[in-house]
Amino acid sequence: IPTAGRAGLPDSPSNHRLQFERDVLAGLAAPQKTLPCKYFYDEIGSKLFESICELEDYYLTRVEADIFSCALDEMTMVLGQGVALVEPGAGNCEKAEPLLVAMNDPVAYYPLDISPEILLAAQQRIQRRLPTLDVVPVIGDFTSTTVWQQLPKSHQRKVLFFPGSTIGNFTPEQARELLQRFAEQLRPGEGILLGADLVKDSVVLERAYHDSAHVTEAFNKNLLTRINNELNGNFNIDDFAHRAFYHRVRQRVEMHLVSLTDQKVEVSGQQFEFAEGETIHTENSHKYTLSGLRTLLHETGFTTQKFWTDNKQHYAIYYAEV
Ligand code: AVI
Repeated sequence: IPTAGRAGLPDSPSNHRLQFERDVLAGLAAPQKTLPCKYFYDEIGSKLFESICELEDYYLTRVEADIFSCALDEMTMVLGQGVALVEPGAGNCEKAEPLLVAMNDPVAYYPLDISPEILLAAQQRIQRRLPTLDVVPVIGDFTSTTVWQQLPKSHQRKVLFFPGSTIGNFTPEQARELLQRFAEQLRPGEGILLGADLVKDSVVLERAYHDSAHVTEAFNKNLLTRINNELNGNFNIDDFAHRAFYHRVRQRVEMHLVSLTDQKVEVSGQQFEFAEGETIHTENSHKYTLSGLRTLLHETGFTTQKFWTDNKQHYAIYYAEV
């Protein structure tokens, strides 16, 4: 997901492949091998992520949904009437749907995502349920500047909807840049509804990213399968292990793929050497404290209006305005 700050190539399938190749080759050539987590989400990866969201161990989705359903009345009151909801990285739009249904006469919904198929299916579903709502899919990468230019210029009052703790997949610096960019899209009085996972016991965190059903392992390893299929790679998937751990100082869960042997791998005609135990860092999932979130919002031009959390304080949803 994190690409904020990079100019990138214009959106087109062949440029997506080029960018993928470029990112993978650069990532595997780095001293700490790394692969950008946004590449998890091909068709299989997106399905695996949906399965992760249903796991008992992956509490984030469940707790966030519980907070939404408990606080829905209060939230819709704070959001106000006649809002245009804009959702960066909307995917199947399943989180926005109950919110839109509960909201007070929303005028429009703009889901932003790189996958047109998923967006169009969601558009039809939501349009059937809310026939008077203007549902306008916007295709593109929300971390690029170009996608925001496709949003219709209007006098509608915008609220950005950024749930799912996606903000956690950005480093704190990238998160600041992204929220600043979000703030630039808003006029005074417009806001953001932001969901974020909170710092907690490391056992709970590590179980969420190393689930007993091994779905997260399949999700992590699918990145190698994707490279094999799309970039002519020859990773032997069984020669890598899934590792996820909480880094207390960095306040994040890191996911890695650990090479189980000394080995050589080829991708797009280039060879990469792995020592036994060497890792590819595939994802960061940053966890926030309530005060850390408030500071992040404040530093990027937002003023917190209200926040909601669960009774264990595992997760928080903030509403903040510029
Ligand atoms: C999308 N994102 C917020 C998820 C997370 O928790 O960081 C992705 C994920 N990675 C492993 N499990 C889920």
